[in-house]
Amino acid sequence: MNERVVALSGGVGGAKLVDGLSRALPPDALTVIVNTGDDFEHLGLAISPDIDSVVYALAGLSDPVRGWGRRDETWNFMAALSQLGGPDWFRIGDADLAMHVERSARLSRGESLSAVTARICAALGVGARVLPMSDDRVRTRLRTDEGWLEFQEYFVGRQCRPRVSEIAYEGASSARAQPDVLDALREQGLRAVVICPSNPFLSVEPILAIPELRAALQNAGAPVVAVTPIVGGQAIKGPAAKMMRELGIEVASASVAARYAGLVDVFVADSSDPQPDPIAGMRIVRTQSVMRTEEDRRALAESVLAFADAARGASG
Ligand code: FO1
Repeated sequence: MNERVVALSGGVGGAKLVDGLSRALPPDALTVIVNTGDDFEHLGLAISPDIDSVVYALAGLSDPVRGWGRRDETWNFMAALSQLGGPDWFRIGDADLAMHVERSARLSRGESLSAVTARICAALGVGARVLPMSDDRVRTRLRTDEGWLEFQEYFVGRQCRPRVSEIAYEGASSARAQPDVLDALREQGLRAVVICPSNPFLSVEPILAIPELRAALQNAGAPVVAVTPIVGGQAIKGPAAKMMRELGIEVASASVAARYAGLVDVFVADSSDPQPDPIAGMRIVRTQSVMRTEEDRRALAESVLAFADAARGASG
């Protein structure tokens, strides 16, 4: 077994555990598969929020409070844009703007999203490999009591207020997994695949909605460990709990575990939660899953890797 670990991540919670894993592993041991269903075009710019949350976290540039965008940000661009009557509902900091401009320029020259991401990681000194789940277009859309909404319109524009009745991952069923993603999941001697504590509906399931990616995960040569995004009936951040209520799903880590049945070898619930009911083929363990400090992030990463090693040992 080598040290290579693959993490599936989206959103702010996912980026935190990715940061923890990067502190618990040699930099080049980590590959992160990132959700791109939140991507959108805005002001003529191609914006990939979940890629940026992961890249900024790994580069030590992310804003510790927001969890998105860059730390020590200034907002002159937004002030000037607002003065011109431009849309100021989606806030882009001055340094963050450079990321979107550079990515858009490279994409318009025909570079793939994965090639652009690799160049940005190299420029920022990020040792881990950050891969979009696909270089094809996939967009999360939500059916709400205000009609179908694009993801950022729902999440930022409407602050997650509309009631959700259906979620669609437009393009996922025909999207090809980014080729390096498949190689990473098929690698012999892989130590673990980690599904980060991201919103299952908005950050994890868009990734799993890509057929060949889901198949590669099911056949991965390493234990798959998922961390709950729900603690004590609440989501740590974001609309996961509200969505579960609106979709008629009990707001509990057990509900998330049930959604991962058949995909995950170990499910990590929070130590404050009751032991979820057993699920066939899935070991359910508990640990402190809430990450408030950098030490919490590293500790959770170490626990997750230990659970994976134990599961490998159990399966021989
Ligand atoms: N989230 C907000 O709630 N408000 C914003 O104005 C906002 C701007 C923004 C700019 C760049 C970026 O990469 C992310 C941004 N986000 C903002 C977060 C983003 O909507 C979410 O991180 C993901 O899409 C969901 O995980």
